Amino acid sequence: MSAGLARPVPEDLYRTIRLIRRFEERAIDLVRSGDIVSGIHPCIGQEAVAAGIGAALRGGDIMMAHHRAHGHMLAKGTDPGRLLAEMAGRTGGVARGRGGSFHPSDFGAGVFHCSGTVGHGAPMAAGAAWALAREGAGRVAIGIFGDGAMNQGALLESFNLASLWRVPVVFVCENNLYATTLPVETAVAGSITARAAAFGIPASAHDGMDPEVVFEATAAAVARARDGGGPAFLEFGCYRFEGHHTFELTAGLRYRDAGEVARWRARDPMELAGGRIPARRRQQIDERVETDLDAAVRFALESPKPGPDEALDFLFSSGLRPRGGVPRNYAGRDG
Ligand SMILES: Cc1ncc(C[n+]2csc(CCOP(=O)(O)OP(=O)(O)O)c2C)c(N)n1
Ligand SMILES: [Mg+2]
Repeated sequence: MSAGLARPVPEDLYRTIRLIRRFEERAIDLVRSGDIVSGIHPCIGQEAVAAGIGAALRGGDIMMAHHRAHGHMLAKGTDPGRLLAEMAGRTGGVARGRGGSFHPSDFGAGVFHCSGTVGHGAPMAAGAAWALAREGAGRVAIGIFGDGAMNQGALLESFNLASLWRVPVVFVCENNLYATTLPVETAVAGSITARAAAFGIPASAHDGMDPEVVFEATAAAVARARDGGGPAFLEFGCYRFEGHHTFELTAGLRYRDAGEVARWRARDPMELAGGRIPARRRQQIDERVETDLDAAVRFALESPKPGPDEALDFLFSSGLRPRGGVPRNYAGRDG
């Protein structure tokens, strides 16, 4: 384990996993009720990766992630109510409802961006790490992406520059065996870790269903990056118990057989982490998570939706309006 970072107690890891699991289940309810219109990419089954990573980072570290990032954000410290509000397109959301489930950011929690563009977590994190190296305050960036991102050119280019410039970034590949419906073995030639190692980046693969394993590996990589040792690459083997996206609730796709899903469900990270703490404590945590999520759902649904005249607000860094005026079909207040 890294020096200077306290090992998380088992109940902290369990609490985070439980929060993420129930958050996602509540969010699926809100998809069903029509309050989250985009649908979501649930991370149910993959919570141990988020919990272990979150425990290995400090508040000032920067996270860039992907389309399946609610769990990572919660583990990094994002408020559940503000994240749900974001997903429901409400002004109380972490990005004022403009990012939604696919593209949220939460600067207060150090989550600079989650991108629905596959593979972009890596170059964004490398760029952030370059800035952090210049700042010299010992902060690190973490870039999280899926196995499907391993064939993106921009991701491999960012490995190259991160290694050459020894920037403090930890690349994390969540290998959940599928990119949408495409099995990883039909899409990625060679080994995933060997790709990062080819750029001189220390790379290793670990069990992503155990939050303690994830924590140990991430804490070591983060400590090394913090001390000027440069980038690291971690592959975490994991599995999503639900569909790629909530459209699968009705789409009835057949790309995984029931036996495979059942084998992975038998390794449920929530049961693993929950089994490491006393039953009574587990029950208290569960009750507290439920109370917190009741409040989170209330906050999200009571938060106002932006009006049509606010549709283009906050989208342009130069001010609030696009250069050259607003589109013709925009009936806003100062068009
Ligand atoms: C550049 C790009 N290509 C394709 C897509 C469509 N798409 C969205 S999610 C996804 C699969 C991503 O798989 P993976 O990276 O393994 O992440 P997972 O969904 O398994 O968490 C694809 C192909 C996209 N969003 N961006
Ligand atoms: Mg995948």
